[in-house]
Amino acid sequence: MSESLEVHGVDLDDLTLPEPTPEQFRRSLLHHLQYTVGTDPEHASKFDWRMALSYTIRDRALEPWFDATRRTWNEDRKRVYYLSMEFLIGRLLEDATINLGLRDVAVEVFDRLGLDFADIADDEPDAALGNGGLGRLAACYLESMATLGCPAYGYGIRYEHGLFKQRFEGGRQVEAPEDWLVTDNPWSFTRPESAYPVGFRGEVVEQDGRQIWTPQLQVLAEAHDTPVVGYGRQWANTLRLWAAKPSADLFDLERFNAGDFTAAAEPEAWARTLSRVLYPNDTTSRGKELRLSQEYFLTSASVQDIVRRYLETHDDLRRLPEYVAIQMNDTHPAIAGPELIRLLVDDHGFGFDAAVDLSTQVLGYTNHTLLPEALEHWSVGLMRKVLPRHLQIIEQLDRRDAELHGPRPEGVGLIGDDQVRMGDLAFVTSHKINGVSALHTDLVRRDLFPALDSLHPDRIVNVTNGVTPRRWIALANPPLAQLLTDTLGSGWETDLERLKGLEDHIDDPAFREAFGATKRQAKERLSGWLADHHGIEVPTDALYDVQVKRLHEYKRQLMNILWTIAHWQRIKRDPGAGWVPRVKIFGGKAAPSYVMAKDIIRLINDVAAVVNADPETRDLLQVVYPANYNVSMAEKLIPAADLSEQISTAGMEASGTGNMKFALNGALTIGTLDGANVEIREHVGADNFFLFGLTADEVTARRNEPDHARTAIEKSQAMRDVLQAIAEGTFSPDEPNRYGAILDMIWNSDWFLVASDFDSYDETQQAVDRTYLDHERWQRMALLNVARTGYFSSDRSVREYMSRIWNITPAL
Ligand code: RUG
Repeated sequence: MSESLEVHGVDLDDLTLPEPTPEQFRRSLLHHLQYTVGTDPEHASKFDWRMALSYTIRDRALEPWFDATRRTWNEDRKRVYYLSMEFLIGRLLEDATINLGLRDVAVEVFDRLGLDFADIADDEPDAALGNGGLGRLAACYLESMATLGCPAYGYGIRYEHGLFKQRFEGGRQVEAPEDWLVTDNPWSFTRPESAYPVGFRGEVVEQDGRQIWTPQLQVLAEAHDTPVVGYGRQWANTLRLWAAKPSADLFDLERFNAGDFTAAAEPEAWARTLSRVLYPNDTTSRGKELRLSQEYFLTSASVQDIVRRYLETHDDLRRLPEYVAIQMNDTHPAIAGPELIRLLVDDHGFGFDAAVDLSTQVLGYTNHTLLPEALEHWSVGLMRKVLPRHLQIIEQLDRRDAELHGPRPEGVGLIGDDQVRMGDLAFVTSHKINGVSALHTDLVRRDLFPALDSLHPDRIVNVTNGVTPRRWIALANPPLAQLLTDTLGSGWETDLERLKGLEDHIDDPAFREAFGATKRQAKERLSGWLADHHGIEVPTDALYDVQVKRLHEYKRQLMNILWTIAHWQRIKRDPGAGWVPRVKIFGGKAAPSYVMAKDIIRLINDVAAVVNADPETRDLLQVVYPANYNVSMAEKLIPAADLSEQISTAGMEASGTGNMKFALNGALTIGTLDGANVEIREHVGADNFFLFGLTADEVTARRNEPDHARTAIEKSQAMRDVLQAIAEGTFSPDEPNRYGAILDMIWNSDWFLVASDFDSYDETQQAVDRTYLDHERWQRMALLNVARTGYFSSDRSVREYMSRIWNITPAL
């Protein structure tokens, strides 16, 4: 706590709220219901109660927020700035309630009012400001930074429409706009005083040896701040999201007065477009321009804000690295290097080399992918059109690098094939580049940046991803959280390695039984929710086998559904063979323009329709695909899972973070040696992990074998039976050729090696069944997964970032 402060004759301590008793909490809630929401208990809807509750909780978040901000200023602390195009924060109410230590009191007060806290909290829309693991990682890291007392800002875009809403029509994915901001957002504070101009296009002219950029278009980035409270409410940071607003000069009054109202409004509409949608379709050139403009919008506003904040209390920009660490989450904000260099050179009179050195000391870059299509490239023409001054800086950087390091091998450099390579740009403007799992970092070093790595051997480091146990255990799985507290005492929430203590209890049958009961409860909760919200009935005594993640060929949902067909065919051949009842659960969205991924979704739904209607197998196998997978659905699915499907083609999944959430909730993994699976397996022990498939090196070798898919299929009776059933239209009787493209791909190219890994996957799935029948063995394995995965807490990851990349000491 900071010492007492007086401002305008007000002692700030007088504003401090006391620890609420249930009665005070109730009063505060009813006060907000009446005076903020404007209704009374007699007429309040669920929405009204949720808003009143959010304001009540939010009040309590402000004190740690103000305190942390004051302390950071007073102690002149270094801050971390995490730049990310995605923050998949999901719902905030319950998370904040837990971190502020108010859940018990809130539940009690709602009980007394005859209302259900969980039901009210369930009314909150998900803030879907992200697509998958990358965005959710940013959210976990923000929460961990707040918990550890690392002064930080998350910078992102306040998209009006987050990731699209998915529904199925005839099994096909249909996208509808997401609209989380349609109702009031109680968590965010608008800061109109923090608005920055961001320019685009225009011309650069040289004057007295200086480059002067006059943008043709300018928008305003307006800040919207959300407090992010750490667990134990000792610290809070800010998530600052930028909304695009037209700057006054964009409105063409002359045209308007001449009666051309639509044309007058056009530039204004363009400005607002910048924060309208997450992931505009960028298959067209206009879509590409929009996406690049969005990235620059986020980056420029954030970098201007960072420099402005620094200069409020310092006057020597050369000392910036002592006070500022900027982390680029993937290449999306990689224009941060040129932007900071531009500000230093053009606005603050730095020489080019000094500006580059300074920027490099400040910036860090996290690489999340090796996939060529996800490694951003922008055409030189587009860059010249949208950001002409930045292109000059990139060209100058490229020349400087060539001069410093002599002739470069083919394919190395910031610009090649008329494209600006954003990965290389991020690398050369950062002092540290990190991969997100041990294997991925090795591959980044070996395959992605070998030349840059040999020039700068100290730059690449590994920081294996992590997930926050507050969200993924305390919030998502209260019965397990209670068992952990009963067994280990409190404190595991912030020291997850304490889970190791569970191993001392593993031989106690009563403890194992209690652990089994937590899984049963989670299954009951999930099956109730599936029935209520999706009209899907599932048994609670089956093995829950779950694959939830973005739909992508490398993640191999296809292999999973092909195996499901094989399994169904086997059950039909011998229904009395003592099968383990399974519920196969899928969840995830495909990018709207990704045709093959959408075909796979349709196949899963078609298979579900046939298998679930089959009276011979219905009690033994069910396929379930609830639409619109998002963070709050994950919070229900993951605790209920027995088996976690982490089956990507080895070498292609950078890390995975779902794999960690499942293991921490006692699911066993069936997986390849890919991403963080490798480390999870090392931690839990090979005996407690269902491993299958080719290794990353074997994958590379296999791809070079001609006809590898055909050869694998010809060797596998199971695979042939499955492909034949699909080809005969078993799952699409009205259109037997519906899956022609999938079949053609599998037989003739199979880049993702579904055929090559199928038999190994099949054998391992059969081992899963045998193990599940041995109840005690399964329980022990599941318990060891929980006990040994404390390493995968995002607190550990953030500590590593603090010491190895940001060079920052936390305030707590
Ligand atoms: O696909 C990766 C995941 O393997 C990883 O766990 C996650 C967080 O590091 O990032 C995902 N990712 C990568 N999301 N987008 C990209 C490429 O831009």
